[in-house]
Amino acid sequence: MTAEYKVDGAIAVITLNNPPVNGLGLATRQGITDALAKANADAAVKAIVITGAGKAFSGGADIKEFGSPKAMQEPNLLSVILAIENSAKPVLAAIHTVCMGGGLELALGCHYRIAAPGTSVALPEVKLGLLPGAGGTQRLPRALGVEPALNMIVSGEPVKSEMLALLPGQKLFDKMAASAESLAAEALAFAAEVAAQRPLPLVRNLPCKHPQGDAYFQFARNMVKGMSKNFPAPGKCVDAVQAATKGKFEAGMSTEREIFINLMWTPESKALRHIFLAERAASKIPDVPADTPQRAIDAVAVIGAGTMGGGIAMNFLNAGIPVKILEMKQEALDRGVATIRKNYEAQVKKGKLKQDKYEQRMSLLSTTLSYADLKDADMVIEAVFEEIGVKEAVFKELDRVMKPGAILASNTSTLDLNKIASFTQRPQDVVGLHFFSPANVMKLLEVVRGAKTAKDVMATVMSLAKKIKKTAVVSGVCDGFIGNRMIEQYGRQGGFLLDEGCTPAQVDKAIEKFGFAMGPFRMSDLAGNDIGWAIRKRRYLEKPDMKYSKTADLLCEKGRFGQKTGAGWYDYVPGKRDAIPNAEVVKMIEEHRKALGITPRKISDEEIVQRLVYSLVNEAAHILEDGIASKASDIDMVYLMGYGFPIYRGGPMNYADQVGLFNVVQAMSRFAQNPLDDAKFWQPAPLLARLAAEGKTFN
Ligand code: T1G
Repeated sequence: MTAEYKVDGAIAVITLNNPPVNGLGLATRQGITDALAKANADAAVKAIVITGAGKAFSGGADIKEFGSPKAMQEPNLLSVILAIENSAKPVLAAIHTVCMGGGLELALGCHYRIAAPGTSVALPEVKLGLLPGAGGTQRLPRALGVEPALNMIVSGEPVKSEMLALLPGQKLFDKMAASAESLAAEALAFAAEVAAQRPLPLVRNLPCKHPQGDAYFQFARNMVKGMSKNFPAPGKCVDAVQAATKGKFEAGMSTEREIFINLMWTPESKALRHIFLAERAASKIPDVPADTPQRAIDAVAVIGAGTMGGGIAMNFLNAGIPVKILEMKQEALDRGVATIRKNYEAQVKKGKLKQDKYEQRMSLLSTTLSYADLKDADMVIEAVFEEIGVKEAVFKELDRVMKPGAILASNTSTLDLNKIASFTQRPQDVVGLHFFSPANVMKLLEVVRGAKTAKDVMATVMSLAKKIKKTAVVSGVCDGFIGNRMIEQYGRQGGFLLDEGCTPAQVDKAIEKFGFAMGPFRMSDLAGNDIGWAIRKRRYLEKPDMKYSKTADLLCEKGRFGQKTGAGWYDYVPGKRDAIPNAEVVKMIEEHRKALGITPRKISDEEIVQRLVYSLVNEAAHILEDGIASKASDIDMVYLMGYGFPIYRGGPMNYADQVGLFNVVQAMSRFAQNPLDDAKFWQPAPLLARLAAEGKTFN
């Protein structure tokens, strides 16, 4: 039963019990209305309490039901709330821990509300590209006041119950319980107290006005427009709350309903809902049970105090885990610690970090020049120079000194993890933790599973990733894992586009208009063109027949490595990030074209975007076939969290699904006709061809 019913004296208690967060799925909604009818039919029952079992009152409508007929099937949430309001006996919501979305809307339909302190209260629908669709935009302004309600609805952020209870004139909470533990007893007492009170108070009957009226909402609309580029929902939240101030409750409800249904079908909302589930699905590994025992990680060691080592160390310090950093020379250690200190001090200066927190984190950091000092660490992460010989020396040393059961992790981004594991006697303890620079900022973490990596090591690092607030995605072992293997094809297309007639600025502008944070050339200037140059030299030695544009090599031969040399594809003024097109570079590209005998052609933005994005999709389909990634949504998470793919498009695979895989394959067959492109690459991966032919999707 997902809505349990019991009578305690003269009080009926309905307990939502739909783990993990009492999502208001169809069965739960049905359970509530059945229990309400039962309580109203039982003369011995004088009042009714609704509460939630486990770690939530309710996390809202069941997101997993969206898009299925169940979501709208009667009794839908509106009907359940109406049944509560129309109950002849008083209905109280006893709220604790989490009360969000439809859960809060359900509570707002009750006649009374008692909350435990510390409850996270929110209407987070806007984060799913929606707005509250069961009266939240009409009742919360009446219960809390227009401005605090609008702030909550537009931000979607949780507010603690005790803070809301302090708002002057608020009618959200009639009572605050002393604690979560005493909530049940206090709710029963409160129910007995109001059992005979009539008329039953209804939030819908409360007044709803704003002194500045339309002027306020115009101000709110302008504010929201600035922060919600590409997302329609926040602006619609303002419209719905404004409708609440126009008087008639029912009219406001129909405005909310119309907007809600329209938003439900927008690509932006589908993308955000996909991301919500994809982020959580990424932490699940098909063949590693959720209850796999984990190794305790109470102390971490990091090898290398460079940019990556320092950034990696900060993640663990931020999570309260002590870190010991090892370097070869004292001055390298001093430099690394100074950089960590500088990063924290910058956060303290911006008010993002309290001084005492900063000092506490620094107190968890220690350094050493000797491997012997690492023997008590539960996990070690090496972030040394990206060269297999160096990795071999480090892992042989780690194998010698680390205690049995310690996890040996490599931050390698391009080398073979299985080879690295073979340098030790304990390949089952070796795993890849590919952080993205800057490691203390980027949320993405590729967890590279070696052929012999133990399942409990995988379970441990996935759970640790959550603790250090990373979105972890499991990758198998291949050149470039998931993200960098895909970006190679994306970069190749960028080069071909230059050879065929584009300038770097034209390519960047087209894909930035599509929504990428940075186009391929600005991004390469930021990362350093010499990085790609070194990888190309190594990679194309192994694949001499691989076709690619030589323009990037010509650029590097001129020493134009990007922002770090003040010049790359673009010029840069010291201290500024603006990418200034450079005529010399354009001329270099033109001359290169001439040398190839290519007559430049005008290439549309649409073709630029399709070739860049579909090159990601096709390579991703191969990655899925090769078992390097276990699900398409994992690949979306990699590109959203690590490569600036626009959130409102939900990732390359979600975007391809929305375009239609048949259309993607059609476009690819056109690109394959282009003699200057790589016809072989544009043969659709068998998985992609099959899904397209069957009219199916990746996700
Ligand atoms: N529906 C279905 N499953 C949900 C869920 C929900 N609303 N919320 C969480 N889960 C699952 C989640 O997928 C994961 O499942 C597990 O619970 C733990 O989640 C009409 C239409 C509640 C603060 O947007 O913010 O109401 O991966 O890892 O860190 O107006 O989950 O274990 O299988 O996040 O403790 C509005 C979204 C819905 C709340 C708990 N509600 N959830 O955080 O656990 S739309 C939301 C959260 C709506 C009405 C509209 C958080 C949490 P699994 P978790 P957590």
